[in-house]
Amino acid sequence: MVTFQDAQFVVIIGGWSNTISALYIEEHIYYYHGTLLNSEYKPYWISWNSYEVSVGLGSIQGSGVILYGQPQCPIKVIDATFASNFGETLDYRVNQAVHSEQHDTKRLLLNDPDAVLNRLRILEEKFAQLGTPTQTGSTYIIWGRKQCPNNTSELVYSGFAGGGGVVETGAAADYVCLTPDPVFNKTSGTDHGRMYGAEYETNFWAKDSHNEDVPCSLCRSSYATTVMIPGTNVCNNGWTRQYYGYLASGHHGHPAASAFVCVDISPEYLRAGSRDSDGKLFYDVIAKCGSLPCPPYVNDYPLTCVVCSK
Ligand SMILES: [Ca+2]
Ligand SMILES: [Ca+2]
Repeated sequence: MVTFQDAQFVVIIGGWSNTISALYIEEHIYYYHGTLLNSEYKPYWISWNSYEVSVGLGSIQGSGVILYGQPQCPIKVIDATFASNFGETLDYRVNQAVHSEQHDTKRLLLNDPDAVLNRLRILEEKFAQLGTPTQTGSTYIIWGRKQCPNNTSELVYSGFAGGGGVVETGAAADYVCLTPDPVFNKTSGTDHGRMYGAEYETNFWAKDSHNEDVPCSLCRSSYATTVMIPGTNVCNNGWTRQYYGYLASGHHGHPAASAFVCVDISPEYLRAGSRDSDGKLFYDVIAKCGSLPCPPYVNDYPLTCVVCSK
């Protein structure tokens, strides 16, 4: 079957089990009754102008006409498509080049310079619509640092770690990295939800880290994927380590729920934050054997952590 773009006309050779061939133009159908296809390649020609379409047997245009039709509207051929229907395999040659179409696939035959230009124009329009290509990337928060790791990511902002109060039973569980540049609209609220700052609540993190306030930074990596892996400080082959350190969470005895985050191995403090104010707290996390397999884990060892990108 030969169809022309926008279905201005369609030629079917050897349709209806090789008994009928047809030319469709607009709502008209012109038939040729007889067997046309066999196991050999046979030449056909198709000829058209604005007001008529002819299809013939053989290599000489104008002779051996089997189908002829006249459209009501002037036709303009932009391109041509070869296709098979009903899952049949169609083998054909164009200028002695052998092609094969299977399972209703279609092949564009660019036989007209206008067709190439038209396709190019469509592509250019589509590219223009796409705009700037989307860049891949991913973000992560580095806990305990005021900047992002050198050479592996860019700083989005450096801010303050925060969260719900650890002694409040309905506190939000997660740690958040608050912007250093808050913007407020209203000047009063209902005091149900609360946001506190955060402290390292032990000297586990560093000498005299207890009660120091915790910085954090939002970093953007050019890698598409970034993950935090608890329990190790190395990345798999092919992954880039952003930072590593020790796993942190809230205190198991506190009423508030918490979450696990990865604190950098070299934690920094917010300026003038050594006063004991509590709020959201960072504690080290130790392994507890049982349902946690030991080995490889070791009871009461603090868990490391790593953030890796790929
Ligand atoms: Ca403090
Ligand atoms: Ca404290």
